[in-house]
Amino acid sequence: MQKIKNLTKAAERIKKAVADKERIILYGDSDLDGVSSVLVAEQAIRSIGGSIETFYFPDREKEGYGITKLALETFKGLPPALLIAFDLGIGNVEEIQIAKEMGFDVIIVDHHIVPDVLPEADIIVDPKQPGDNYPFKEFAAVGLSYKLAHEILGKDISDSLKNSIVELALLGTISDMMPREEDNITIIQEGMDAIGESWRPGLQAFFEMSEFARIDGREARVEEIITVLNAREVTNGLPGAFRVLTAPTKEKAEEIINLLLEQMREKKEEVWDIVLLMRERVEGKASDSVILEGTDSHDFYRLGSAASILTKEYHKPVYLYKIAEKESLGSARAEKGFNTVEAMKSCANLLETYGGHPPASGFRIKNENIEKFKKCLEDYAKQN
Ligand SMILES: [Mn+2]
Repeated sequence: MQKIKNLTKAAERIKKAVADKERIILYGDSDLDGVSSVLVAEQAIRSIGGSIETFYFPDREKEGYGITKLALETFKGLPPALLIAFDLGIGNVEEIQIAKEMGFDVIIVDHHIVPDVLPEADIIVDPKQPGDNYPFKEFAAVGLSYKLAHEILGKDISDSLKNSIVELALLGTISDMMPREEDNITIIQEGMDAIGESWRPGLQAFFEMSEFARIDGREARVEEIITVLNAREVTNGLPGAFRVLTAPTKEKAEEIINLLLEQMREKKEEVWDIVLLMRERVEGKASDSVILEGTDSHDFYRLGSAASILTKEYHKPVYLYKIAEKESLGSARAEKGFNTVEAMKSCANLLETYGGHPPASGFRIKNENIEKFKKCLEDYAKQN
């Protein structure tokens, strides 16, 4: 049977690290996929007698996405050690070079598209890398961590351990909106069965809280739980999802869940504040094909959600930006049929950077170019 490239190699390396009592650092993205990936790996490592020296989740609002130099700074004194990165790392050529120079062995477990130049990690598990012949490519990072855990644990894995890791694999797979195909179908079905009987106080707490208990059907309830766990809020270096899923008691978990719910409410209010403002702005611009509007008084991180709402409302591509002193940072959303990235490509000379996926992307622009950018987007929309 085909295996994901380097899966066995990664499992053997981790087993060796445990046997030799090497220090192991688990580094994950701070969203639910990253957190669940790390927790699956932690369980596998623990159940073969290992332990984790440090967990690290970068705070995206403060230090950005991926393996960060700030993180490496805090790892001084740890090498020689094994650094395992989940749901990020494949784009961190420079940082991984630094990690190697510091004396780390590095394993990357990522599901993002690989860049032309791969980082010089010791082992890379990413089904999208050249030479990976495993037929299915659309795993969440946690799907890969789950496969890796099975590879580490082998056939002797107990039912309770199996359930414990598949419920985590379910959470990350749904949260990252991976297609419900092939291996993901098994993960989702088995995960849905397992999660109702979870041993985790954090998940038990969700199922017992009235906000979630009143939702009809397990699948809908799980979706709502995922929305909360995906809050991406990092306190003392630990994302909310990590704190809930590792909470020692239901009471403690409920406390954290309530905090996350409160933060979600605040964020929602700000998103609607932006939507209302933009509705006023676009009044009288009905003949425009594209919405491009800015604000200097809202959090950049709310713009994407606001743009999503507006694009569904007006059936037009929406580009919103946060105005800073010289430059603006923007977020774009569009319905099927309009490629927000291609559109920006046609205006690339006006932009500092841009990138993302056709329905959801981002950009940075000098303030003096905004008017020209608007005209350029209109031209693109008319031709496409
Ligand atoms: Mn992911």
